[in-house]
Amino acid sequence: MTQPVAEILAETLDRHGVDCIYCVPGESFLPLTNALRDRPHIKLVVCRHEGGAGFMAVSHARVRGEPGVCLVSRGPGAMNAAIAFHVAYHDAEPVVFLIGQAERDELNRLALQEMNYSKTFSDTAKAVIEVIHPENIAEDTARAFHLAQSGTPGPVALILPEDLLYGQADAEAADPRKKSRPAGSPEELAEALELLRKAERPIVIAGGRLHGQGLADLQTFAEEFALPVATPQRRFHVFDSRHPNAGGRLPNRANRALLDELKTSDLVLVIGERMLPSMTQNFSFPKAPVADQPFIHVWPDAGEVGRAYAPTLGIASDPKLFLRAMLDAGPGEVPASRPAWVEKLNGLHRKNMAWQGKSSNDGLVFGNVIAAIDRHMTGTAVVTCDAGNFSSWMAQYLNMGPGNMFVGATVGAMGPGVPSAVAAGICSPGRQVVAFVGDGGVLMTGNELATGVQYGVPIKLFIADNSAYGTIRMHQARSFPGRGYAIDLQNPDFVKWGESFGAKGVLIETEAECEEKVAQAMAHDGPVVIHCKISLDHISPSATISGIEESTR
Ligand SMILES: Cc1ncc(C[n+]2csc(CCOP(=O)(O)OP(=O)(O)O)c2C)c(N)n1
Ligand SMILES: [Mg+2]
Repeated sequence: MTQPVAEILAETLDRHGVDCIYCVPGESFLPLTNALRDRPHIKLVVCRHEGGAGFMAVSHARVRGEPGVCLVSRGPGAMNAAIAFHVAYHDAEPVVFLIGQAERDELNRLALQEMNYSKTFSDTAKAVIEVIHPENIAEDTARAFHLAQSGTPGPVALILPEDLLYGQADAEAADPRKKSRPAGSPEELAEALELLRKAERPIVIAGGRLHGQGLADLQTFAEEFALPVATPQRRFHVFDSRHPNAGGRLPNRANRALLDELKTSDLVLVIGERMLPSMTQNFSFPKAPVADQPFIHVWPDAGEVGRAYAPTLGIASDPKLFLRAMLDAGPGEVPASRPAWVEKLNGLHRKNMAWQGKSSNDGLVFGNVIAAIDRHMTGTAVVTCDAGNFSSWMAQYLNMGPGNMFVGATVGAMGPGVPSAVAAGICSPGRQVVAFVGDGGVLMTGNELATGVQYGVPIKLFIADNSAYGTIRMHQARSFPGRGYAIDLQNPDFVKWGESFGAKGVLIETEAECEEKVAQAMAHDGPVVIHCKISLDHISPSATISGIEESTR
């Protein structure tokens, strides 16, 4: 049947279960906007910057465990969204970017806002699919969703020439393609089981590809097999930090005592995460390319399990299927020493997470705020986080578990904090949404607070203001002590800034105020911006800038 191309596209998106599209409108895809107007059950979230829209789509993918969709204009819009491609690629998040393109008969002349997307995104997209034939619109769209989700998930660009969207096609909308769920072979699973049964000091490091039932199975697996479970950078919700099998957190530059202990383990099982720097203490634990101990890697992509590392056993499997197989086989007899090993690691973990209270004469130590939030955060809160050293306080002191969701870019991009929180509130309504940003990151993409207010997201936005790009100052202290440079920030009044968006503004300057002001902010039923004037010297739970510079003298 002949019908408008834009209708076929909108219907195909609908059939793929798309119910939120994060966009900045563009003149290059008006027929699609028009077709979506008749489908109000697909929320077209209008954002303020394509970087924000892209980060929202990435956050949607993480929170929901299904593809995020971002719709941006050609050329300039696509370039603004580029940071989200990079994050989705490194974080293995399935995101379909719908991007406009110049009219087909003008291509190659350097038409208005024309771009060669295949060249531009050759290093940050799994695929760039330019729709050339109107009859292929549904097929190409289904292909984009399929590629974004299969193997190692990631971003896919679907390029939509303007004239094509205005045309008609003799085609039908398409359904999602069936997904193959890779699982380990019987031999691989038997070998994994044997290694897991006989290890005296195993450690499981569990990552972000575990969702829903997979998270529940992970906990049962840890309990039944007497295994400690550590959580890597930006994946802290995956295992309950209060559980007796919690084996520690491994943010970048993890606690030294914990790491020293983990390095004595006789088996490392990494499940549901790729072996990237954020997962591996920058390739030092497990050691790349060959670990110091037997090492099992479970990830749903055969090309990836032996790419950065040469594991003892690489299993290309959906991590959930691997856990199911282990639970079905059961632990058998594990060494009697295992519970004591779990207890030892858990003891170190608890010690690390216990907030001792600290103060400074150059501002609030951010741990005080985190300790207060810990008392008021719900078990289903979504926590989002930007990049910067302020996040190390939360990584160390904020408890969370599988009912929560932690959203942050493992690649360390600044900017996702606010947009991720906005998307979380939109795609998973009813949950508490707590966002953490620095005074640097907040002015990169914090304008999306306007989107949050417009869509009624009661975001609790904590701004850790040390009047500096503090992380860079810390690195300067290490490499060029006493020579801090190009890091000072003169900031606006963030309370007034928040209020101007329609949020409630709260200022926290002293330890004494933390409990009451945090309680007040968390209890408020609308958006709140909490401006925390924090110490620059106390740059992380384990270091001060003055201490670092002192030690280099
Ligand atoms: C998009 C982007 N630009 C620059 C950097 C480099 N960078 C990493 S942390 C940081 C400073 C962050 O400052 P702020 O948000 O104030 O947090 P703080 O380090 O002070 O806690 C910078 C500039 C980055 N990671 N991402
Ligand atoms: Mg700062």
